Amino acid sequence: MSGPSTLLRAFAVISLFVFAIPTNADPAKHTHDMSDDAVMIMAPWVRAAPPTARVMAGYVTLHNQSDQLQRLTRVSSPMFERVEIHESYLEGGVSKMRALSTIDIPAGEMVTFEPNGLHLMLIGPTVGAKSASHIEMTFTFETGHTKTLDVGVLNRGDAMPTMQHPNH
Ligand SMILES: [Cu+2]
Repeated sequence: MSGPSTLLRAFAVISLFVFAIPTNADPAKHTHDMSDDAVMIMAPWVRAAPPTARVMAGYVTLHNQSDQLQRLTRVSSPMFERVEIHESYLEGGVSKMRALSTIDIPAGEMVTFEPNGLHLMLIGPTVGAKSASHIEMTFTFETGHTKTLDVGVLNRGDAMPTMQHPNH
């Protein structure tokens, strides 16, 4: 990966994040319905995979900005057969992973997906998915609210998306 390309990708991820920030410019939209802005999706990225890979892994931080528990119930991508929520764990010194059906995000807290922990397993890539610079992903919450993002694909050595939080 050359320097400029890395920078471009980092910029793309940061831009995505910036555009994903709910705007509260219109006070009328900010009265009752916290569900729309309840969970901020931060610093998403997908690890680049070799052409033979049958799966790819994605990571994200979910920040519950509401005062109620929020639950991620589904993640999907048009570029993959399916996306599963996985958790890595060690058993007898062997790294294993299991699928979780949902992820709870306690009120006001963050849940971070990261290598060797929670991850999104992107299974069954369509043609082109593995050479794409961005992977479209839709996150669905128990409230029924969905958020769709174009998630940047990072190669080893690329800068990880930073956890900027302009509200703080
Ligand atoms: Cu997995």
